[in-house]
Parts: sequence; structure tokens; C-alpha cells
Amino acid sequence: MNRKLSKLHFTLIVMLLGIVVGCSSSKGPQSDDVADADGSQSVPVIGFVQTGAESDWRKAHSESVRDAAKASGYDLRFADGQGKQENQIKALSSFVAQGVDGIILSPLVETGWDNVLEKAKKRDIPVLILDRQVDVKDDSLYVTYIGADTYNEGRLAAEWLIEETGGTAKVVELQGTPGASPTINRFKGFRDVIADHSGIEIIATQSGDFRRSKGKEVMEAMLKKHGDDIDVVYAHNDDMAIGAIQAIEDAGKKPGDDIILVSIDGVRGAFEAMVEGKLNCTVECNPLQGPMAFEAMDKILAGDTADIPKKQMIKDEVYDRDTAKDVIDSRKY
Ligand code: GYE
Repeated sequence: MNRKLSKLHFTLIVMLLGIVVGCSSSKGPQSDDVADADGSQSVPVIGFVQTGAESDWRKAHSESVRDAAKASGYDLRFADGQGKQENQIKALSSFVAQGVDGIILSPLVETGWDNVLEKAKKRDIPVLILDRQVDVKDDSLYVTYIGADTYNEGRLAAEWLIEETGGTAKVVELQGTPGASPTINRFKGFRDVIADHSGIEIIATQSGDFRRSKGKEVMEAMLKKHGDDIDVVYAHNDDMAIGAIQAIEDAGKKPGDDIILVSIDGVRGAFEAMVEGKLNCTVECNPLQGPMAFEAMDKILAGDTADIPKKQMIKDEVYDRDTAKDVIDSRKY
């Protein structure tokens, strides 16, 4: 019997008898094919290794994964990497040692995962990579990747900017966490588009670690150094753009008018800033990835992996000050 089926049976039995089961446990892969000592069936256990809680996007992402796990009947063990790869590696190893049924990894950075993923593979524990990508020598170390097309997001931001400025602007860039796939891709996507537009010049670029406080700090330093030269801020996420807005206001300038700001994510705070006229554009990056992840996990645990693509990308939209007001109430994160 596959795990998903046994989970359904379990749910049915509970419903029919009207029994409330207080807790469930797992004894690792295949464990729910057999009943526990007390006669109950356990539900599949998934270890989720998250990057941390660096942004509003991330908070929405964690919530989406938690909600979807619950809705799909999984027992989710949540590990918060707190912005450190070593914490994530430790959590992953520990999930492998616990013999969980599956692992979802949102990797802080792209490289450095080969060894720990080998451990999971040796124990036959399937790994789904969610949100950020990994760069590993052997692609069979994970089953599938689900996330946004962050390279395209960088391109969309640049295309919007060229249209808005007519192709002439001095830009400062606030990069995300160094080595993270969205940082690498948003950096590259943006540059690939402006390469044909010599009037767009990046005069400074620095990491703000995808954090609001860091975005503000870096922007303060950039304003001190480049002052009136700055026409545009390109931020790799909304949180850093919101931090930059504060720094621009503190410097006595009008964000959105004196300095154009374009960022990525599409979180509520960005829509509020656009409605207030302080942010000009955000490229959506949908964090509500939980349902897709567990739909794939259902198939993986049922051994039904043949039709799961290696990469599944979520589609993004572009929103600006003109469209923000019309859509803000329908935003889900
Ligand atoms: O843009 C940022 C977050 O990995 C795509 O991580 C994600 C990024 C998102 O902290 O806000």
C-alpha cells in the first residue's frame, strides 16, 4: 500500500469511529505501511528546512508550506536555518537521521549541498528543492525543483525600467544574500537586458541580504557617496526597497519621484508603498508555493515520479504605481 493511500485510510477510520487521535509518530520511510503498537497508522513525516525569516516574502512562504502540509495531511517538522547554511545542513542531517519520509529544502545559497544530499539519497529519502535552487554535481540528488523564475524577474525589472526612463538612468542596486540563486539570477537577468542600453548605468551595487534594515543601511551609505547622481534603485526584493525608501526620505528626498524604485516580490508592503506613490514598480514572485510542493510530494511518496518535471517554474506579473490601487485588495500575501 502506498503512503498516500494509507494516509487516506487512516483519516477515514478516524472519521468513522469518531476517535480523536492526539498525536502521530513516524518511524521513517515505509513506516506507515504498518500500524503503530497502539493500532493506529502514522501519517507521513516531512522535514522542511527553511532559510530563515529575512523578509515578508519568506514569512508568507513558511506559512504557505505549513498550511499546505496540514491541508494535505502531513506531519511537518519545521527547521529554521536563521540565515545560516550550517544550520540548514545540520537540520537536514538530523532529518535524515530521524528517517523522515521526505525532505523539502529551501536552500539559503546555491552551492555546498552535495554531501548532505548524498546522505539523504543513501537513506532513500526523497528531497524536493523549493524556492531557491541548488548547484550540485549530480542532479539525481533531488527529485524536483519548484520555484519562481528569478532570472526572468531580473529581466522584467530591467524592461520596465527602460520603458519608464526611456533608456537613460544611473542605477544603484541592492543585491540579495550573496550566493543565493535569486541574487545570482536577478543580478544577471537585469544586466542581460540593459546590456543593449548603454544609457542605463549601474553606478553602485551592494548586498542588503534581502533584509529591510540592511537595505536602509546600505542605501544611507549610497546616498552619502553618490547623492544626487542616483536616479534609480533596483532592489532584489521589496523589503530592501522599503528600507531604501526610509533612507531616501531621511535624506530629504521624495522616493518614487526624486528617485525611482523598482523591486521584486509583490508583498503587501510594496503595494502599500506603490499606492502611496513611494515605490514605482514591483515584479511579483509568488511565495504561495506550499500547495504545489505537497502536490508533488503526494506523487513522490506514491512512487509516481515519472511525470514530475525536474524544474517547475511559477509565472510572475509586473505591477506598478498605476495598477497597484486596483489590485491591492485582492493580494493574498
Ligand atoms: O525574493 C526574498 C526572500 O528566495 C525568491 O528570498 C526568494 C527570495 C525573495 O527573502 O524576499
